[in-house]
Amino acid sequence: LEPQYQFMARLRLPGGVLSSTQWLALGRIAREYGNGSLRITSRQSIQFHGLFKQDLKPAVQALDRVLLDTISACGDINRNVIACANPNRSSLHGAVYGWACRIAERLLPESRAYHEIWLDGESAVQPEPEPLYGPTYLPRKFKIALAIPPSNDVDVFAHDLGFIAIEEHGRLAGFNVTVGGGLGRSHTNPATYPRVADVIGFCAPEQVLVVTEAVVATQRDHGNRSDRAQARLKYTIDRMGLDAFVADVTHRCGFALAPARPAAFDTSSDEFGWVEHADGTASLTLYVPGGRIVDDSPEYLPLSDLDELVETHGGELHLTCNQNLVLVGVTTEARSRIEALLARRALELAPRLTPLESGAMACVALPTCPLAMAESERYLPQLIRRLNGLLDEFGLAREDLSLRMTGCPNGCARPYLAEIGLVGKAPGLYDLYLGSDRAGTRLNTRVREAVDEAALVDTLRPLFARFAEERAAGEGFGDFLHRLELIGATSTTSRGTRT
Ligand code: SRM
Ligand code: SF4
Repeated sequence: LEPQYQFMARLRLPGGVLSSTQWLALGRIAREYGNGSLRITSRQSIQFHGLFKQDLKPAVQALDRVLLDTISACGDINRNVIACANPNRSSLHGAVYGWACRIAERLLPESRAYHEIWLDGESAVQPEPEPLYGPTYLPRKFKIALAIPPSNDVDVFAHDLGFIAIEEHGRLAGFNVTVGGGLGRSHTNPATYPRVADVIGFCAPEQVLVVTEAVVATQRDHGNRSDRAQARLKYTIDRMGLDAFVADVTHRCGFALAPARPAAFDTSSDEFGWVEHADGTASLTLYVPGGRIVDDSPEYLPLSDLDELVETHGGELHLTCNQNLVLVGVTTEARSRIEALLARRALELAPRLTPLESGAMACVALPTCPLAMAESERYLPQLIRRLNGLLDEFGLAREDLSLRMTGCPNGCARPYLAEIGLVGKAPGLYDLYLGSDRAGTRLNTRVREAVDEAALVDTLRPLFARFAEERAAGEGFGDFLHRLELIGATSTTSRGTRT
């Protein structure tokens, strides 16, 4: 007898786009092979939990039947490429989504091992060459994001490589390029730190794939392969120096990047509810608590209700990097049926929630994450209720405020880019970080270590009180804390040109 191992599986889903047919198949796979839940991730993908070993292969084969796969969703390789949600919103969004797909395609491994192992494909008889990755792939995971200002819903500064779309005369002129973002750190290794990316220049659309390959190749050749804790691109850049890194990339590209163009972000949240589009269709962004969709918990969105909604819609679905779900391309006729269903099922639309709740994000953590030191996804609803009450005391209940929580310092819900970030240290205890901005362009600062909920509330109460009294018009909580120097200087690396 061998232990009853169970696994997590994650989709590769560039830009987070799914058809209704694919969505319904995911629900069936979760019920038949997993623990009955779907989890929208902070990288616009879906995770299945609780897959027993013997169910992995049939689950992957069922995914393949609806043209989905898990290739490179984990491992020391390029991960799921994320892009500003809702490609249908404008032609610019569509163009940027197209580049996300092309980058994802270009960075797929050549190996057919996935097909051989999971899909009973032909056995590889010769070693398979990997022209870009080589025999040992990358030193560490590699992440790419494409943003469309003023929305920073992808948190572009958190990724190894980023592209910020620049629009001119209604068209995609090109992208500002960012390098060296990454959030993981360790409580016990002071040489690890979160880092926001540097903007290194501008490239035309037709240069995107060349720049991507050059940055990946520089990391492949210069990344630290002897210490995994120092292997991400952010450490390679800090070790080489940004100028030397850019020189290496330029040499590989065969051209220099142009100077970065002006671009500014104002939010990293999703826009909830209905949005009408120029083509006469509409999209509906639904709030998904904790990104989790499951039938048997009052805290989460019921999968069966969502399936009914998706069947009524029949069109495309887009996942967001804030773990929410968008119904896209909804016709006027489908809209009235969807609205009736929403009313009947009382599915949550964000306007009924507080902004704190609809903008909050938690990582998975316990019970499935082996690295978790504290609760996150399961604890977030309770904490939000407490903080909503606290904000209400100061008339701040409708305040747009970003809250993100993780069960360990790896940063999977990007807590270091939230106005209030909580990072698990031990059961019930969190480090408290304050002071990023609403657009996620600045790292926050650790202000308390290992606090419980009571100490957290005690720390926040006087700050909320002063914020309510002394804020400037339109000023966000994080910016306010900075202006009044109520928190220390940013304790973690925050370099580079901000756009
Ligand atoms: Fe993550 C590892 C969940 C986004 C930084 N992450 C893990 C693992 C696989 C734990 C493990 O290695 O055994 C977690 C699985 C938990 C579970 O039970 O499902 C896990 N990470 C997640 C997800 C599901 C969080 C969520 O609640 O949505 C996200 C899946 C994204 C996806 O679809 O691909 C997720 N992880 C992130 C992000 C955010 C991002 O990519 O935008 C980060 C911070 C950004 C970064 O990479 O710097 C992140 N995860 C990590 C790290 C630390 C990496 C580092 O450089 O130190 C680890 C641990 C590791 O790699 O050693 C990790
Ligand atoms: Fe697990 Fe830590 Fe990532 Fe949360 S932040 S999912 S606890 S690895």
